[in-house]
Amino acid sequence: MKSSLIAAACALLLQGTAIAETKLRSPVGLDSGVATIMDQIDWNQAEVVELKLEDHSYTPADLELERNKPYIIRLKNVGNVSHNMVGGSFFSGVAIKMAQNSAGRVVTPVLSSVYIKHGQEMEMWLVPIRAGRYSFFCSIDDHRELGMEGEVTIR
Ligand SMILES: [Cu+2]
Repeated sequence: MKSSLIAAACALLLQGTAIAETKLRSPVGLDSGVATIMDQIDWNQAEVVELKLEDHSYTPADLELERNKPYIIRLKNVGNVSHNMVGGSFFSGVAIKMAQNSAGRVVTPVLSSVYIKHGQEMEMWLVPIRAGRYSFFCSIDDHRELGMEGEVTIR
């Protein structure tokens, strides 16, 4: 019973790719099939991916993630000013478990942006759910025009 549920969820999740398309979708965190997948994740197996926020770029600017695998994205602001990461489409491709830093954590199935002061860091615990190519950027002042944007490929 449980495995057929998972198979059905996976079949659903295999659909869909293009950035334009994914923008229109609801966040995956609210989907009950996704909840089933999230329940079975072993967070001890999570891969830590460091994403540096600089003035004014992300390093790396291209991330490759695998579907249905747990990741801890460690966002480190090593710049001299505050930055954020706004999911153009990125957050519609992943299921969020939580965001946390040394001050505490927020457990939430949905995020739309994370803001990090300079010198600070934050982790996003997530599972990529929908294959495709996704975008993110910094929405502060003219940072995006200066090149502060990135892409995520979910395979
Ligand atoms: Cu910025």
